[in-house]
Amino acid sequence: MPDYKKDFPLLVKEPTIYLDNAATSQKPECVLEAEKEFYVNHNANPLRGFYPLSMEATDIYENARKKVQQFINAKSEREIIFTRNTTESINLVAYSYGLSNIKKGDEIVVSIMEHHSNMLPWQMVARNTGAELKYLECEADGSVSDETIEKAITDKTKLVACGHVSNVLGRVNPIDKIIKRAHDYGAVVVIDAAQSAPHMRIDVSAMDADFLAFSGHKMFGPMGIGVLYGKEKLLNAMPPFLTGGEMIESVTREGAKYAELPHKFEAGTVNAAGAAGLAAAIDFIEKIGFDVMEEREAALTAMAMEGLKAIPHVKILGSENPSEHTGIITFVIDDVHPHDVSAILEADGIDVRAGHHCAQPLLAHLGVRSATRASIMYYNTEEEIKALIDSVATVRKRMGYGE
Ligand code: 7TS
Repeated sequence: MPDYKKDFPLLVKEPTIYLDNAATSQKPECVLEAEKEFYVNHNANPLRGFYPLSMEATDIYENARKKVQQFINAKSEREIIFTRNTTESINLVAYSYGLSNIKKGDEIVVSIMEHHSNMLPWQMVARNTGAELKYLECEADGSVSDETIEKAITDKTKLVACGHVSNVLGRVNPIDKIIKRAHDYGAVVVIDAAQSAPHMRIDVSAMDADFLAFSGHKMFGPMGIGVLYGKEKLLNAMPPFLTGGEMIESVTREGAKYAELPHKFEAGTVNAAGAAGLAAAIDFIEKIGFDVMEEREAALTAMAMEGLKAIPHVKILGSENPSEHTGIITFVIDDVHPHDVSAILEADGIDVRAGHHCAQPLLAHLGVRSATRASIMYYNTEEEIKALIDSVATVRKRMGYGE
């Protein structure tokens, strides 16, 4: 197997076993270089000056937008809005589209699997508009049946918010069916792709999503740059989310004429270095190839699940089938709090996440208070997975239980 870690300075330097990739991925050298290159050689405020440096900065920023457009197969660059992260992208839709298009008597459908970032904004819209919030339920294995979709999405539904991949269960949701059903009733669909964008090809045109959000930092890019894709027709009709500099055509004492897309939604100085880093991350993904990453992640996930399942008192949340986990394995150990699990794993040099994973309603639905999550990237190795399994196998003994 090639040494995939060699591209990642931190993984080369630190002997840590990093299995918290769903929280944020490590960054390859080319991404760090792209950010540095912007500041060392092209730093000026983009979209403002007419002198060469500012125009270079503008080109770098707009080329990154073009790269994102091609990466997710959007029809136009005007449909790509740069934000700080998935959370801001979804809030943009909630405040701008939600508050102006949803009213009392309407229904908003949110999957129970959502990260709080794709749930709280809709609770806010419901509170402020008087609309009713309904949840799209899932089974214990994370599946969502056709019947559940049909029951939840009706002629009252105006908006559906659903994750592409759950950050707890790792399962790919039936978004094609959800989008089709929503569109049959004239509702728009917001897809949270934070956990899918790093692992699989996303084609917003084929998917027919109305809005789709993801974060650069989970897909090898820098922190502080995120994407909102929106259909041009919808974005055009929406009011700005934030107002101020850069998002205007002209301003008078009385008011302002807003800029065209996409700049209408990018108020203030933009994160051009972050966009350059994200563009480098996309090039990096294309160079490695999703096919290679998916195969590696599937093999490592299968190995981890087989090993963990064989340990008494360990229960994995979600599907029994490793191919339905997208590298995410969330588990509980009888009688041991996940904070203790993660502390013991940490003593063995293994980084995992413990807690509610910003998905408290999902954990409550599954009857669990908190859990431990190992999340895998293609650069993890069989030795690391073996170390995880060996360490988990010792947890109960180290906590003073017989086995
Ligand atoms: N949506 C999903 C599905 C996520 O997993 C996360 C972050 C977010 C939204 C928010 O992303 P942000 O970039 O705006 O913060 N998830 C996690 C996680 O699982 N552990 O740490 C962060």
